Amino acid sequence: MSEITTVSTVEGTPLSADELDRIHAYWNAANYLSIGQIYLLDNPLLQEPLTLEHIKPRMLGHWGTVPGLNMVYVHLNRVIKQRNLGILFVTGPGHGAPGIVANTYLEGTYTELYPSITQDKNGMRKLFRQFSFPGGIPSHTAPETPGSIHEGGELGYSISHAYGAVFDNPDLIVTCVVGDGEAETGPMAAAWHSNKFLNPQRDGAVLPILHLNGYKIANPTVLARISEDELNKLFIGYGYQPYLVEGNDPKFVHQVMAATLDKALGDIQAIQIEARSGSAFTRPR
Ligand SMILES: Cc1ncc(C[n+]2csc(CCOP(=O)(O)OP(=O)(O)O)c2C)c(N)n1
Ligand SMILES: [Mg+2]
Repeated sequence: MSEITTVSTVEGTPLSADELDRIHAYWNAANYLSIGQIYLLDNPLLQEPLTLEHIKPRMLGHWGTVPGLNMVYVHLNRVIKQRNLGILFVTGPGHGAPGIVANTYLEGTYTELYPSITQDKNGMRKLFRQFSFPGGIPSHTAPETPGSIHEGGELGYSISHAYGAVFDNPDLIVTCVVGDGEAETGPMAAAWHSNKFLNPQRDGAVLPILHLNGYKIANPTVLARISEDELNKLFIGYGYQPYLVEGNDPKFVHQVMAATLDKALGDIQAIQIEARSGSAFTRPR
């Protein structure tokens, strides 16, 4: 196996001021569209003072994972366009569906498939009302979600699916978000070891992203309560090269996230080039 290095944060500011502003604006828009789906029955642009009549009487949907999924989504779009990559996005926290629906709405795909959900105030109102509502759409990423090929529900299987998708599929990269609560399930604890079965000569790559938001719904998670050092060592023990992305200032986090994705994709490319050049097989991190 290759040498172990522990890197807490990848340094660099790869985003130009304009790119940073636009990524941040896109993320904000996706977050707004997500929270609107969870809470709002009416008044979609909050142009009137908010009243109880504007709020859904029964709320179903999880905010927790959503801003994280939205952040990963916009940053993946950047690298997909820049590097012309084929990436499949697996979200363990499928309960973050408002985020995925919001992004497909922002991209225009949602309106293309569902012409009544127009990209204006009236369409937004319908988009918000229909979420997890009688006659509407499910609270989880589901077949109705544009681009979605598989619905989950039971936490713990995202990493197994991610590896399953890349076996014998050398050009595919699967980015798999794992919730810190999801990471406490037995199936997930075992599935980290799927990297032992991956051969970079003929298989694609999996880029797992552990979303350490600290909670499983409202309860604290184990992996967010151990030290950074212990967490790093745990994942090194599983055979990964961990990189940490964290911060309080979203604009700082966007830069670190972009730098870290560039680093991870660079690592993957280097591993694949070496493995496919005919050199002797070594299991990479
Ligand atoms: C096996 C299983 N147990 C319990 C649940 C119910 N459940 C849905 S979301 C969730 C919390 C998951 O935590 P995390 O992955 O950290 O997502 P977050 O709360 O941060 O959005 C739980 C326990 C489930 N879907 N599957
Ligand atoms: Mg969590």
